[in-house]
Amino acid sequence: MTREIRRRALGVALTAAVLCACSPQESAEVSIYGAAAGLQDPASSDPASSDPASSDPAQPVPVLRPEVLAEVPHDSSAFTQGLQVHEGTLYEGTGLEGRSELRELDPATGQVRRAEPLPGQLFGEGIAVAGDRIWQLTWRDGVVLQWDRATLTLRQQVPMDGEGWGLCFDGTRLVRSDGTDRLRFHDPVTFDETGSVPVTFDGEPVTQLNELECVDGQVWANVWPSDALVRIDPASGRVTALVDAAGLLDPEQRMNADAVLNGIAALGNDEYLLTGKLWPVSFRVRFVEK
Ligand SMILES: [Ca+2]
Repeated sequence: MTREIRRRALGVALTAAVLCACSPQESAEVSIYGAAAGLQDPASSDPASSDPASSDPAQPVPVLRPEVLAEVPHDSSAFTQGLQVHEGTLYEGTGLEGRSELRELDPATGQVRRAEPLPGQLFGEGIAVAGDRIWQLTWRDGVVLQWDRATLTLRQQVPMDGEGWGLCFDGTRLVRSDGTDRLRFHDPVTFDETGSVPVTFDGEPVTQLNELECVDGQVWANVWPSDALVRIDPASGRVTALVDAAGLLDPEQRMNADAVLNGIAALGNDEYLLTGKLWPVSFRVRFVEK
């Protein structure tokens, strides 16, 4: 696959995502890379092309797909907005007004061990474990919640500018997406904003980055409302890999147009747990060349 075809493939994906943002009813119809699905990529066998550390703009961006290793039950009432495994526990943040929760689950079975509702009508978004804290974004409520990880009790609400979409912790700083083309960085103790970077693919802005996962210095992001994920080098903001996850969920199991892919949690050994809003199943996967 040439660089131009790759650029067009992502363009199809991201254009579809943007177009569908104003028409949620169509979002379930989006088939990312549908136009490019038949393309073969002889160059993709080059290991250098999928080097996670590579952010060289001259390098082709690998197109990956999830290889399913196992299926794990997922609560189909969970409007998944945040997903992270930490020390053997799966943490999940869910959304919607009056239905948002912070949850603790068994990653092997999907069983919900504990769940705490958000106060009032707060609309929960991404979560990130940072030491003994769990930060949980709200969408448009102007606050971020800080929970005590051990007890799942709410410690405080901190004012926050802009919208909250996805969140992850890279060991030093929190990384937040907000619906724009920016990743913002925050102090993990105070949530003070410490900087930001615009996200681009071939120089074009990439917006609507949703649930995030910080792994080995890179940031994985779901692209709402598509079946695509991108891997971003947070130093440059450049997209360094694409994942086409179309077809992961059986269409008959997709409850409605809002039930999009939106959850990625690193499991170690290059394995990930993927799920979506209102999905009845999560998938343990490995990313392989498409
Ligand atoms: Ca995550």
